[in-house]
Amino acid sequence: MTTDTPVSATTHTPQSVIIDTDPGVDDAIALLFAFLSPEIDIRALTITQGNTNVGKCLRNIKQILSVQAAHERFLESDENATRGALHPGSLVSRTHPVVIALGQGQPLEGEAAFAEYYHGADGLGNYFPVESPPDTQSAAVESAAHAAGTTQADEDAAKGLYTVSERLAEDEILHQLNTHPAHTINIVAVGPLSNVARAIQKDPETMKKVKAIYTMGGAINVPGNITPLAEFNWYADALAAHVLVASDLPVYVLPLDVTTVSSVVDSQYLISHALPLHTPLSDFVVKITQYVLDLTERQWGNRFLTMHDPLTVGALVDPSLITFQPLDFQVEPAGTFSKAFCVVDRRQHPAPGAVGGGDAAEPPAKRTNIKVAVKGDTRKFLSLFYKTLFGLDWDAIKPE
Ligand SMILES: [Ca+2]
Repeated sequence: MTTDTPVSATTHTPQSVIIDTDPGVDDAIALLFAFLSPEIDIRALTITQGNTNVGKCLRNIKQILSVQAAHERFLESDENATRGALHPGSLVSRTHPVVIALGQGQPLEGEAAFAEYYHGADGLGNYFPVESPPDTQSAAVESAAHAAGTTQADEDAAKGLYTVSERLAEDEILHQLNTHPAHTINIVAVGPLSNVARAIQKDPETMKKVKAIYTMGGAINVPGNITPLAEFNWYADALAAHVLVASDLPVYVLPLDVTTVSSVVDSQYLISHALPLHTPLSDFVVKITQYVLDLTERQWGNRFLTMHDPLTVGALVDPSLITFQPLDFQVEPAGTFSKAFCVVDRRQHPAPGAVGGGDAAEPPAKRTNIKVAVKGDTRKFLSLFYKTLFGLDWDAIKPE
């Protein structure tokens, strides 16, 4: 144990994580959820292109950290104590800043694909003014923070929460693994897997030091959300998804099959219960989710949020949330119609001469290092979600 191991407010030993992210509305909520979970110790945030480009993602992360700083100040304030302590004793005491590292901003092959149709032109539900430049540093962050009501003190406090690495994201991932004891660092990858795959390609031996990789992506037995077959994160860098799933690393996949079922937040309850709180965090969440809610109402006639990325963080916060099973499959790295399709080996006995096949009486063992979520505990997730972010008791406010 290193001398800078953070002290948790609970008796849990926090899980050390690198979060690889493309914020992103649900990424933003996932990051705040992770920051507020004593079970999670964020060592690094590595930024990948995805919902938007890496410049905007960096700007968004800095704004998210300003909100986190403002929220921490609120939790420690007399006002919170007067209200009855929204999160009594749940803050993690940090002795180290989070390291932020930028990815290359491109998939391993081809052009980047973005999801601004869903997450807004800025990737954050059009939280930032449209004319605000995708600045990688200060001006846009400051103007938007001002618009959001966060103060100079919040921005200063946020600067104490992070340092920006000079390393590229893939190098920072390898650096973190090399400077901590083996099998103590988890990776939670909630965007396209370009950074993770580059780290694997660059130094596969060091990557073996990872404890586990949790990733939101793929569609196994359900339709895709970007093509008939493909989920967005894996489609946006199908070769990277292929590299990870073909590896022998311990990988836990949360595909659309489970995230679209077990992480749905009904906005009626979110808005009616979170809005009156008027905490820095609740104000931010209400604001960044409006664009997505308007979109889901137009497209599906219902205002709802699918919390893919928070559920993925939740899998580490409370392992009983998600049931995983090993699955032997590969990700199609290219393909005219089948890019990023999850090709599951459903054969009981491979045909003679098939790849990896041979004697039908002795079929090769299925790969078991890739585990896929098959079931989520929706009630438990919503309970954790509302409690962690808003201090609310889901069992008391849930619909009948
Ligand atoms: Ca994401």
